[in-house]
Amino acid sequence: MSLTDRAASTFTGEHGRAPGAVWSAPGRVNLIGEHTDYNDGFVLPFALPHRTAVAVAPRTDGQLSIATLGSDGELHRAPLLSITGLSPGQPGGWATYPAGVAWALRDAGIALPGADLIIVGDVPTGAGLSSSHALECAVALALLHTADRAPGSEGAPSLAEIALLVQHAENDFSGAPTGLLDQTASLACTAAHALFFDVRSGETEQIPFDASASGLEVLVIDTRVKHSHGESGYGERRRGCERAAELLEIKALRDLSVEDLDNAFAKLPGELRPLVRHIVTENERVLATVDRLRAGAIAAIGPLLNESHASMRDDYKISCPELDLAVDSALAAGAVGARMTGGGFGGSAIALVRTEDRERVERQVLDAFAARALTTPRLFTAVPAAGAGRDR
Ligand code: GAF
Repeated sequence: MSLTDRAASTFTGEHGRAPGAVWSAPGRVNLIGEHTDYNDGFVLPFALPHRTAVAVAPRTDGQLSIATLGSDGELHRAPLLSITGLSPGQPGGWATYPAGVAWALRDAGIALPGADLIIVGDVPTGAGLSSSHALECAVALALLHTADRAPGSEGAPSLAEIALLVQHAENDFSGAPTGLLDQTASLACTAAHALFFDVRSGETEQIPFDASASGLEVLVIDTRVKHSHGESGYGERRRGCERAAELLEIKALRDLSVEDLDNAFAKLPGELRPLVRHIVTENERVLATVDRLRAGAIAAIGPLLNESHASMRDDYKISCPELDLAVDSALAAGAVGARMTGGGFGGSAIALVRTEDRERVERQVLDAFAARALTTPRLFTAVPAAGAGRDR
């Protein structure tokens, strides 16, 4: 049964009536452009086929009833929440994410009548594949639906505005100081394309990305090392970048190019220099990747992926032994390029591999983890899928 059907039938079982709609939103991998989003820079994600679906019907009492179908097949119910009574950090656990979205919409003056929500998803959690944003974006669309403000209706916020609302929820309710990459990817990606997003200007461009037409595949290697942006060094990196921009008297690190680095370094304390070098070189790598993809030269992005990983490992220091092992073992087995993807400190790597090499790469990655007695990673090929939308 599809996610949509599971969400709808679970809703009917729980509430004794059919949902008014089912909305869903995908997770993502970021092809390149890591930690550049909160530096006003460039990113290049694509949507995964893994999604979160939310079956929804409005209520009239201003309450939110939220339940999620766990991987154990059990329905986990959050306590009934009053939308006007929502405050940051509550109710804790998974329900903080949907509650935060309702709070952010309310904060933006969108009148919500209350809602019954049933959530069903298959985006791996804690894997750096943006499961929390898939959940938040799907909930945002479902709640907008209850307010007659969903995309397609009159007075609906734009996708960029919805992304900002979800970021507000994430930053100010859930307490994760994340940028705009994941929400924008989840909302605006399209099938068979990567999304080139200039965070400063807000401009997006769909870049055709059909790896299989070039005999290639993007292999996702989920190391199963769980990460969390709330507690990890994510906020510390972000503050370091903002401090560097302040000392350099620029709006954001986006304003620097590689040629500016020597001058910039002279004005910065030693510990901030590698952070700045990562952001500046990463932005250039995104632009070079987009150029190569526009020219249809997918295999030519391999070296850029490798440089990106080295920069995150050595300069930004957000990799971990398991991510390095995933990248190194994939490259040793013949991958064309590989890098960690997402916020880091665990989660997933991606490897661009020739289709005929995929099985060998998979086997050698699994062998490398087994030889070190590490948890077996989860591997799958990712094909760019559709962004968020109404399923029924
Ligand atoms: C996480 C964050 F949510 C994004 O905003 C982005 O900074 C990413 O890490 C790193 O590129 O996914």
